[in-house]
Amino acid sequence: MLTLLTFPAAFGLYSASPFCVKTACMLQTAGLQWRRSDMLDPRKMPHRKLPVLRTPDRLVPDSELIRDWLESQGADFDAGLSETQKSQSRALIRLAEEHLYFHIVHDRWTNAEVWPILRDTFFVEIPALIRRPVSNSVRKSVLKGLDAQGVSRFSDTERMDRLNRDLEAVSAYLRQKPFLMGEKPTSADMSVWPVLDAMRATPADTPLTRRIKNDSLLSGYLDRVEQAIPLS
Ligand SMILES: N[C@@H](CCC(=O)N[C@@H](CS)C(=O)NCC(=O)O)C(=O)O
Repeated sequence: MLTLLTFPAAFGLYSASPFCVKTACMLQTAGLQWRRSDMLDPRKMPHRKLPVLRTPDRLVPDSELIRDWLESQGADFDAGLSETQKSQSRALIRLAEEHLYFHIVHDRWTNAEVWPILRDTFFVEIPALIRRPVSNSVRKSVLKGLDAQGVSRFSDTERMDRLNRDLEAVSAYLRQKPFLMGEKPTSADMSVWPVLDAMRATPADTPLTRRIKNDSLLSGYLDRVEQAIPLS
């Protein structure tokens, strides 16, 4: 039996981490026997991050390496796609995971309204007495990471403009078809959907949550993938 080591469910999502949701989607689609095991502290994991897949032989870290492992077992998430579609899919995955994702991190960790909810969700295992200092120190390092990545250096307007350009690019794929590459979900949906769904689910009314909720094309798409890949 395969075990997905994942961050727990939060904000109505299968997991607070879009990478964990992506991996659950891949496991579900691959049709293998698997179960979830929740953890909040990934420091002992190979990359000190989640998701990680426990296979009979080893721990496989990183959603992309997990994809490779699943494909080595016979999974094909892009069956029937042309080489061009596979290249477009690769670009969409990077767009979601290496750019859109950081807008979620920014929205979650910098917003004063979201922070108390985040603190009591992500740090629930930390005894109440030391929860504030521990969580404040982690928050400081996340904010440092956002500064290094660069997303927090833009003004709100500039950041939204960058986000909108990417969302327009994603939307262009969805005007004529239900999923990014056609009639059924493929690997691109398994990366883009969890990121946009997490953007919509941030537990406060923010410009990002509004941007997705008020966009009927994108909202309809998110609901469609959720129905197409049911995660229990
Ligand atoms: N490239 C990794 C990214 C995974 C990732 O960034 N996971 C985050 C949660 S969304 C994490 O574990 N963060 C904990 C940390 O950095 O301490 C993948 O595709 O799995």
